[in-house]
Amino acid sequence: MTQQNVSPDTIRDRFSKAMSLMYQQEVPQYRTLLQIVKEVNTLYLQAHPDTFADSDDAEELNRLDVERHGAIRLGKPEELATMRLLFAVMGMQPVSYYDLSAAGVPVHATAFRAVEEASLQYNPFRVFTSLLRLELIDDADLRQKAQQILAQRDIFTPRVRELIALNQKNQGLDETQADEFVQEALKTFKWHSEAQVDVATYQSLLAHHRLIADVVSFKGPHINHLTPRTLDIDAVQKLMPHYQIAAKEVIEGPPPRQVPILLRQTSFKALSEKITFADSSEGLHTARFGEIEQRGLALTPQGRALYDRLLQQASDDADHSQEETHDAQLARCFAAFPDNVTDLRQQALGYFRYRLKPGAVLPEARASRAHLEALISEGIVQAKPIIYEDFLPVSAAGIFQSNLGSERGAVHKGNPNKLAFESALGCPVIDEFSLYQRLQENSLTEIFGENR
Ligand code: OOG
Ligand code: NI
Repeated sequence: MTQQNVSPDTIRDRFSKAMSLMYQQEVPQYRTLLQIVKEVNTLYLQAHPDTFADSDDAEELNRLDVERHGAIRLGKPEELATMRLLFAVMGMQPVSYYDLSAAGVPVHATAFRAVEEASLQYNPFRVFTSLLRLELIDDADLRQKAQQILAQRDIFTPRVRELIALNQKNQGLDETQADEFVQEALKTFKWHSEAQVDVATYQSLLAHHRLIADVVSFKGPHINHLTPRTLDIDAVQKLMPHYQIAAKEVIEGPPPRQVPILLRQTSFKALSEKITFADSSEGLHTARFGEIEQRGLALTPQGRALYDRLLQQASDDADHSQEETHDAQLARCFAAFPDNVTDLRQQALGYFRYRLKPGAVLPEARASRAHLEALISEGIVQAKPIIYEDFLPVSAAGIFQSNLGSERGAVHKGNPNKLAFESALGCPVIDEFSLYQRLQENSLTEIFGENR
């Protein structure tokens, strides 16, 4: 008898839970962070009982409890190609291209994540996956050495490669294979305290950029952080020191607002962990950390352009004046960003999910999109922000730098190469805006049918 295939959503859910357990054991501060986030979310929901009050919000509340994102850094193109197939087993696809070279970090990246609404609702686990760009390093000897070391490693177990092939052949995995896949795939993300290089090599990589040492010195791309989602990031940031957790100085992303937009993130500083080099000497390596995030409205291209402009303005102001605090600068610049749902929607700055108010009936004479505004103002149609599922390159760079130091000199800046990334990946990345646009469209079609 042949067993039925397990759905990719189920495999992703199992994998993200197994990963969280592994990371809690590897990095105990992450476990503490999870507790703080749980506590803060509970308090927030007590104070704001309307947050998930509607019946279909129950799923969203449920979703809050499952893990959100992790990050890995890969060393060579073939690793990225196989990683794409590995994530595909769990229904995760590459969305968006992120160029970190602009901030002096020699990587480019994508986020593997679910793209369908039901899958995101089930478990939105995503992995920010970056690929080292040795071509941005100007020391030719070091570049060659790093390449040689990376050429010798295989970050995937033979069995996970077989299971990936089986998944492609049979368009899925059965129950036994799925469980084995979770265990085998996890091995790629595990921490190795034995470096694959000697101490002298490690030091020369480190001297160039801490990131290069982190990617090249080890047998695999250890998961370097996991990030739960909180409903009140300012509260978690304030609580961290009470639990002896050293928080990053500033929260990345937009300032606090009535209607949260995009993504705000902060992290705790990376741990110094004992490692053994190939020549048996011992040392400390600093790479793994914990992070939290608060997510809000997904912005349209216009909204995003406004966000980028205001963020740039705040950063320029910071370069020119030391008098104002970071928070004050951000708040002043972002005063220009509308902060109520009606303006955000009417100015098409964000994406919304529309639905008939539960129990309401659509008047037949007004069953077209032309009547949308009136229907909303009468409360017959409701508009809810679509939550941002992706990442922000400037924030990501801030997170990288907070944990790796901000050695910037040795890297060629501002040099995106999406085509090279996609050629390593083996397919184009999905445009994030098209996904949000589709969600919004689908919700309108559900109300009005094809009537425009
Ligand atoms: C990834 C940093 C980016 C985020 O949340 O923006 C990131 C890394 O440090 O490898 O995870
Ligand atoms: Ni992160």
